[in-house]
Amino acid sequence: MDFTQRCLFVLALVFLVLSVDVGGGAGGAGGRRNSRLKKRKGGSDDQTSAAASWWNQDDSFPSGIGGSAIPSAGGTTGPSSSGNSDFFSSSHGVLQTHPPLGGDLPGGRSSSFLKPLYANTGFGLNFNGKPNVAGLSSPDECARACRDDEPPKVCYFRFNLEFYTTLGAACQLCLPNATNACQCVLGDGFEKSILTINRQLPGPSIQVCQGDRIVVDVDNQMQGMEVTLHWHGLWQQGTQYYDGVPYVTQCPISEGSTFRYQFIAGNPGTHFYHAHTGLQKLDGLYGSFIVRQTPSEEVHAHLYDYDLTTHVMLASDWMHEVAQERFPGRLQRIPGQEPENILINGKGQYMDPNTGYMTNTPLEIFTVTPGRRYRFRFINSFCTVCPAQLTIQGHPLLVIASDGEPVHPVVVNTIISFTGERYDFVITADQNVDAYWIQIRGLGECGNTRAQQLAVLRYARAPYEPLSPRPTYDYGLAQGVVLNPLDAICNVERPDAICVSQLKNARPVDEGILQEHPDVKIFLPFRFLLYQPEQLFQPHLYNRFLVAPNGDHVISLVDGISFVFPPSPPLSQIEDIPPEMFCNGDNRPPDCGENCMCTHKIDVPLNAIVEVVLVDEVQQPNLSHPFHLHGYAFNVVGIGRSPDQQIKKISLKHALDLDRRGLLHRQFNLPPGKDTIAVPNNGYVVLRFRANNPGYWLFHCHFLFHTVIGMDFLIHAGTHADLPPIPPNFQRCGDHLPPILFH
Ligand SMILES: [Cu+2]
Repeated sequence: MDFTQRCLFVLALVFLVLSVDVGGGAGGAGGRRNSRLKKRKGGSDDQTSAAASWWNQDDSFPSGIGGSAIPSAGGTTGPSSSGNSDFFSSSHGVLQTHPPLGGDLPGGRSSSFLKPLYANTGFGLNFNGKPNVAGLSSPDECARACRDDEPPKVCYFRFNLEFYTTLGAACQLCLPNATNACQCVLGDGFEKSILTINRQLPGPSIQVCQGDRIVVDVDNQMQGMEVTLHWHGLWQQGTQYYDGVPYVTQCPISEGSTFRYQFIAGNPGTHFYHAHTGLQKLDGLYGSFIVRQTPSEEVHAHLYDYDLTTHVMLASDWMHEVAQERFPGRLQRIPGQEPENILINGKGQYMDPNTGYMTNTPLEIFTVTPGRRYRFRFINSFCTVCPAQLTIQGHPLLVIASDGEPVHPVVVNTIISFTGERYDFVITADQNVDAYWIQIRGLGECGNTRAQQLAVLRYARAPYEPLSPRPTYDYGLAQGVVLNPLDAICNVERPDAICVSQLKNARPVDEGILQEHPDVKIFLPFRFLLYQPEQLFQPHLYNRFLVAPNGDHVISLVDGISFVFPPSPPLSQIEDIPPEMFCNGDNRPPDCGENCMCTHKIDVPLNAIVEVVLVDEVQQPNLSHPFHLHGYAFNVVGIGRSPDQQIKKISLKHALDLDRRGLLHRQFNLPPGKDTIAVPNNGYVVLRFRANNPGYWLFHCHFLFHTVIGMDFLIHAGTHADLPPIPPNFQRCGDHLPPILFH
């Protein structure tokens, strides 16, 4: 077959010029209205709209939230009420990774002048954004249709990490065309401090073919901050040192220095990357990482016509202050860790719950051509505990993969996902030529703030915004059949839902996984330890804690242990770590107490079949913890709750008892592969993997605020003899504790 790479660049320009009122008022009442932008049209002051700035009255503001009086928006109209395209700046770099059915690109465009938009700034070493070293390929050269007859590329990325601000001065310079190219980050129209990679939100999209070599130079220019980047979903076989976990696989990148990550994009699929240090991910350090296959290798290639670079849908939760403001957490003003908003590909609008005003920043728009089938790649890059519920108006979702692992296709209408999960689905553009709403609702705790975001599925030549009413949090799109229901009733077929454990792997499963008895079986209960304030605040005592939304002061325990990082990475500096730092459920340090803090490490032999049973002893309603394993995809063998109606709360003891009685749900018919799985509240997950990737791999709850209070442990597969050599001139770190001199 003759595969053609074609690119389509569609830029819908709008006429929107801003001037910033840098005068007083910032941080005024409640800090909510600190975005003091005035809007001008056609270059002249429009005084009637000055008060609204990026705010716009929301017609669909539900009554009963934030007071009954909805103030006037000062005469402004925006996309929500005008229905026209004046306020939208959309940009679509379209890469076709499958051959067209014949003829030219949709819309009759020739491809010669077209190029992807997202890839034209900040990556390279010269002003054209091209690497100036022979043999390196630029990001847009790598984001290509993958072909059987083409050798792999060496894809070079340069990431500049720094403090930045939404709605900053760059936005004054470059509007009306606020794009990544001009360094203007709009976010949801709320001015705030953020962290950025190349002044983009999300960070640059890495899109490559399986087998490409990835080189990312991470230049840390964040004052007073260290950082690492983790490539979530990539197994790093042979390149364990570049998994990006601080004090496990590397020393953090110190301020002012550059760290070169270098690895092969070995396993295909929809992945992403994010900071793995502290709380930085929540402030903006994340981006998509797509590894495509050739059509002959991609098992579901026949199910879609297009797999476009622009049809990546990255959802993130968004706070209106920096994440550290919420850690360990406050008791009075905005307690807990609920996000104010959700972003879709870094874009969105925000409704102030106190005033009912809505920002009129652009929504993300995904463009399709009637009659064609499109692969979408959805990434849940949330940080908080809210599950995300994704629904697209009038379009069923044909789910074909999760966490990069293909599954037998299933049709659903809604996907519920947790932080760290990815879902690939196919949409057929078989409805009327029109625009349709895409809604992402934050569930669980996000119900308190009613955090949601919209995007638009737009048929070519249709309006930029649907004419139908905006779905709101309380009057949303119909759910239909749900993938991944929160109630975890997974052992029976049901018309309204499909559980992750009911998905079928589309690849053959390792025979060893399917044998009845694994080589190693590990039961891991996890819970919170609740401190009484009198226990916590004692002279000379400095135990870490998180203030939960209800005011409780807690830490996380897995098998009775709260994880702490060692001072040096065991992978490269095992000799520098005091052996007594390591522990596990069977080897607890003496007198460790109920808040036992040590480096939780579970050793498994290389190539062993490992079964892990995660048991939720947190048992907080509406809270399911998603666990992510680095270095592997595991097979999800079972998900469930106790079949015993008398048992109100599951525990390790009860789970062991169920297992003895053969009542832990396991099914061996093509168990799906995943690397992130939510353990249903008051339930359990059974997963298995073959420990064929030697190294130290973090296994942790992917809720950011749970990770930093110890809901983590290490799987140590194999021995140091199984590891590849430490890369030359690898950084070193650790304690400096020389003997004390007494004279
Ligand atoms: Cu958790």
